[in-house]
Amino acid sequence: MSTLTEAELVKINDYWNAANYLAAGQIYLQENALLKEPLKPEHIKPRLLGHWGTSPGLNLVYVHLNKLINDTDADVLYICGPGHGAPAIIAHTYLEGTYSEIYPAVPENEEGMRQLFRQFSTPGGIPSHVSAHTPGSIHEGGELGYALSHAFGAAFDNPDLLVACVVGDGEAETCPLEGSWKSIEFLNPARDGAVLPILHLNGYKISGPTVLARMSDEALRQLFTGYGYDVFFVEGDNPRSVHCQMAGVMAEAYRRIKNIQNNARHGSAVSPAQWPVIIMRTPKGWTGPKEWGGVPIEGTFRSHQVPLTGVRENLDKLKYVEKWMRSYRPELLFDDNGKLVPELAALAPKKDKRMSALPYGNGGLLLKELQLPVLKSMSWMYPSRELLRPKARATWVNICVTCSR
Ligand SMILES: Cc1ncc(C[n+]2csc(CCOP(=O)(O)OP(=O)(O)O)c2C)c(N)n1
Repeated sequence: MSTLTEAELVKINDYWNAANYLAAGQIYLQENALLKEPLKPEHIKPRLLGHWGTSPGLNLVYVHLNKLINDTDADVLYICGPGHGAPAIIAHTYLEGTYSEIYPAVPENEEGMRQLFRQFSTPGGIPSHVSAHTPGSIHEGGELGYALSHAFGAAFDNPDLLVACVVGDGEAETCPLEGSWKSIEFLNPARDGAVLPILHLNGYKISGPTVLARMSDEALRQLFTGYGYDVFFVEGDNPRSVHCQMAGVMAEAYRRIKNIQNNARHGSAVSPAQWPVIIMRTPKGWTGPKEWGGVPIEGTFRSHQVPLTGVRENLDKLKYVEKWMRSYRPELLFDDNGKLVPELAALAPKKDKRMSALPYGNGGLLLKELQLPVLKSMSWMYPSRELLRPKARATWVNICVTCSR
């Protein structure tokens, strides 16, 4: 059910490459951001830290949400359960220009990209996880478990908001996350916004296999149908195929969400609604280093954090990292000054529609005074004095006087 033309497919894939390049750059590079010269050991950070494994999947979802926003003008908030994949989310906030608007010390040029890379997970720089510093983020993600409950919390009472929430298959094994699938029961399509969970089955939680990734599609469909979801799968390791599937599935999921909401808001609600969930099976560390020393890295737990370590000390590894990063073809994605080329920049939504600039993701912009009734007028709150013994009555009066000051 592809909804992509060949030209769209090529551009979406290039934009994804740009985000993947920036994610890898944040983990590895401190100099030579655009790879204008061959990599040298001193271009590599002395202490490698960051999570590559989840990043290509997070980037893929982000790129396709961008397309959905452009096609539908929806307000979409991105909640990133695997918040350890900050290199991906930060890459997008930078590609769409928000990062440089908020942090002028990190401009959209070669020096800005160098700065973006150097500051990541560095003392005096920025955290390795999505944080309060990350534009458009209301969810830190470092402590796994709360992505979906935060997503539902954001959607309640915000009827025009779509919250896209990536849940890692590792996070899905935590108790809070397992419990929060059921929040769908509390979503009122007439009054609330929508949550679109995207369960990312990349197979591993750090070094261990995950339960959900080992289940068959049919078993997953039954499980999530039981919870109240309408299940869509996106699967594979061929980027062309996965882009086409994701574009089609996102469009269809959005169409069904709008149907549920329109029916509920115009009087013909089907109760209970089955809300879409996307289950995405893609390799961990997709497009990263394939293997080293005969041991596979892509698609395994070895790509969870830094897929190849000891790069400064080993020239062969250094060459391998260079080959990997050049595979994204940065010279075609960024101009000579390091700015994303205009054909790709056009793919990002504009102004407040950018997920990194969405007012819903910035409490300060939508803050409202809390409307509280005057306590003295709430006579129903006061217990009958006769019912209270003298000591309790004195305490109660004290509380009331203190509260009404
Ligand atoms: C509550 C909690 N337990 C353990 C960790 C350590 N931890 C960090 S990442 C990770 C694996 C997460 O797996 P998944 O959610 O599937 O993300 P991905 O594989 O995409 O990185 C774990 C267990 C944590 N961050 N929070």
